[in-house]
Amino acid sequence: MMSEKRSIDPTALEALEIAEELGIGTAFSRAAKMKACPIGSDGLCCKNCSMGPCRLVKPGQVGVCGATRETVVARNLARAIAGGAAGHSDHGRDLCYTLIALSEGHAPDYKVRDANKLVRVAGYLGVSTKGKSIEGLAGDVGRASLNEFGRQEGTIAYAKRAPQKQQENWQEARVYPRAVDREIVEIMHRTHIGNDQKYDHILQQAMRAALADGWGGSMLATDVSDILFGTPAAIQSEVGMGVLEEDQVNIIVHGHEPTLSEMTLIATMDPELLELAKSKGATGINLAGICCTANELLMRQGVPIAGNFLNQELAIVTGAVDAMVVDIQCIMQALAPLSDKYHTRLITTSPKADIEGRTVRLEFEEGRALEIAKEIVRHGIEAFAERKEVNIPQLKTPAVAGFSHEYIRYSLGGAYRGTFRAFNDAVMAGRLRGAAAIVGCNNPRVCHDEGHLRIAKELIKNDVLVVETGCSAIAAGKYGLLMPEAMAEAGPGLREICETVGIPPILHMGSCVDNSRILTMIAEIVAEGGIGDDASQVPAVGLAPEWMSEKALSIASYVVGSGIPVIMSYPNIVIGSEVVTNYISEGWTKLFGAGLEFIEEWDEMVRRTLEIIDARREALGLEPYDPKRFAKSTVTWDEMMVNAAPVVFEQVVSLDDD
Ligand code: XCC
Ligand code: SF4
Repeated sequence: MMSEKRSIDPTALEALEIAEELGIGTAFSRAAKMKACPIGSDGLCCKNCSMGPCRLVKPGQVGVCGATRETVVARNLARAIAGGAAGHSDHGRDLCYTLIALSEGHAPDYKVRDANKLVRVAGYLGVSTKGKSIEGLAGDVGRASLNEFGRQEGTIAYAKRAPQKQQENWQEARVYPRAVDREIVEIMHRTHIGNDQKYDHILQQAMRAALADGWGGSMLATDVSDILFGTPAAIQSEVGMGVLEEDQVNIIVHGHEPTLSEMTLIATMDPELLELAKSKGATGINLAGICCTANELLMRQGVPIAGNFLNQELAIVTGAVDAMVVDIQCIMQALAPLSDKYHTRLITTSPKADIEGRTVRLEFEEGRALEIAKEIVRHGIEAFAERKEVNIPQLKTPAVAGFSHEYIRYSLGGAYRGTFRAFNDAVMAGRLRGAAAIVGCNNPRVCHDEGHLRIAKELIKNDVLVVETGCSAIAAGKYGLLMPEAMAEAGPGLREICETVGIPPILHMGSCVDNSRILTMIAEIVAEGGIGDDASQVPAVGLAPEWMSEKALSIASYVVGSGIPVIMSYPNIVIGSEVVTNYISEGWTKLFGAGLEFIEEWDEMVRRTLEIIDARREALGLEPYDPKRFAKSTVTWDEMMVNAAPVVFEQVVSLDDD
């Protein structure tokens, strides 16, 4: 059930109250004032040419060109997937450029932080390592990665990392991804007026582009980020607006890219800048994040997170944000007029994203990254001196993040025998019922964070191991679910595993491009054997309870194409066509062994998730899930801390698994 409340985040509610007192609009108030367009939200508005826009509101109605509801709904979904796949992938491309610049000596502030991963990625891409320096190899890997975006022949090299059966499905359904850019361009071409008109044929290309995102652009973004900034390992930090410090210069990094924000972190530790901050009356410089830039920095450096998508305006309303640095994606345009009302410097940094208004423009250049980062910090310090009233909601929660698939494997099996065997065995024994990935955004049309929290809690209670990314993972962090203590809320079987291994029942796996880590994890679980010869047999489900971005649609599609069913919440953007609705659920299930469903009620999403998991267990011939079999644990938290493996490792933990 969705509630009428706007948010369950007390810090958001507190800041919202202040905003209202001051007459300041936010996404919450704007969403309340502006109803979603009922035609567009059903997927029934076509504006692909200027004979329209055509609104197909009556049954049987067609557009000026004759396009049917099926065609229009499918085309709109396909174009949204193109937008999402482009966002993730273009982010990946830029990281490849940074890797190349580093190798050529044009990016002196960057270095290869995970050489093991560089070598592994070279292997995936067929790049020889023989006799090469780290920099030389970085350049070759960077160029080979770039080639995956624009290759004119063949297929995406990384797609071979998928389980064999999934690859066969893709061949058969003719969706084996070729090049990232090509698939996105082909969607735009096919959906142009008077071109591809058969809904299933359009959606075939949509799936191919989504797979090119998941097993191409996003996976490369994740891998190259790990090469440049280190592969995440468990690390503790804090989440919530209370991470803002009243007596320090607060700099928020917001968006999706780690490239400049990693440098900004270094700049906040610069002795000269710290001195300057002190001269202005600050006791230090505090860096915190919002959205996926935050997730990137949390996963690798333990930088605290101020909030997720719907916290971005509210952070400024506290009056304590001296600089908000934005790069790409999920940055509300409303931030510019809002920060203008405060002392906050809104600093835009991406060559691809600028915002109208009184903003500071510091365009990122690889060759001057640290210099630009220092400039950013200087702006923050300057603004600190102009602060007026400050109202920081005093709530922050400890959280453990950093669960890359490498680290999960390591924590399950140790440094030398890291495997997913323990996970598979637990599912086979019924100690774990299955796994779920909860991902995606916030959407002011549903209660902020409620879906993420409610579904996560219900699933762990039912012995489903949960992994999370994006704004969903941030939500989990706010409410304490990323701490091992949260195992108290888990079912008996899951709790036992958390106790033994010393992990929380919900694992933060990273940013939105890091959903590719989930794909890799699934592939490794399949390779381990015992719970399915392919991903479409593994008792696992993906969920996006509060989604809003086009990227969420691309993610959902590639996860489905990879054999894992996905349930998305409100809004159902294919509801305008029953034929398309059935096709992406049942039709895709025939092709890929998994379907995409839209279910509005959160409790119903949980019920359906468990139903799918149980059906998959049954098909595997596993015993029905019975929580009573493992209800023995009486270990207290203190005993556990003495006995269990340590949870938090130093950043330097070796992930050497080659
Ligand atoms: Fe954006 Fe990644 Fe969505 Fe959050 S979860 S609102 S896309 S920041 Ni990707
Ligand atoms: Fe209308 Fe067809 Fe043009 Fe779409 S493509 S706007 S349905 S005429």
